[in-house]
Amino acid sequence: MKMVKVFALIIGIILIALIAWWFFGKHEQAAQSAQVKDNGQKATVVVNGGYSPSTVVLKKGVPGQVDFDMRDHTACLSHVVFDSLGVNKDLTKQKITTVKIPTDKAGEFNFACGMDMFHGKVVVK
Ligand SMILES: [Cu+2]
Repeated sequence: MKMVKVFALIIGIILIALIAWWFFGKHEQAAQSAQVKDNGQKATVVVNGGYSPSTVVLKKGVPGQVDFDMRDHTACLSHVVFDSLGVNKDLTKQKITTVKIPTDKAGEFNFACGMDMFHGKVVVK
C-alpha cells in the first residue's frame, strides 16, 4: 500500500470512530442540584445551543422552580415544553423564564424545545 492510502485509511477510521462516539457515546453531564433556601429552591438552566445543565435535581417537599436563562437566538430553542406539566413557555419574551415544578412527590419531569430536539429533565427526589 502506498503511504497516501495508509494515511487516508487512518483518517477514515478516526472519522468513523468520532462519528460513532458522537451518536452512540454517552455524553453524560453532571446533574446539578438546586439551591435550597428556607422559602423554596431554584435551579437555573442556561439555554444556549442546548440546555446546561440538562439535568437538575430538586428536593422533594420544598417548593421548587427552574429558571431558564435565555442566551440563544435560534428559533429552535425559543420555547421550552414540559409535556407532563402542560407547560409551553416562550423564552424570548424575557431573559429569565420561571417554571414552577411540583415537588410533592418524587419523580422526573422531562422538558424539550418546541421541536422536541433538545432535551433535559428535572428530577425530584
Ligand atoms: Cu428545537
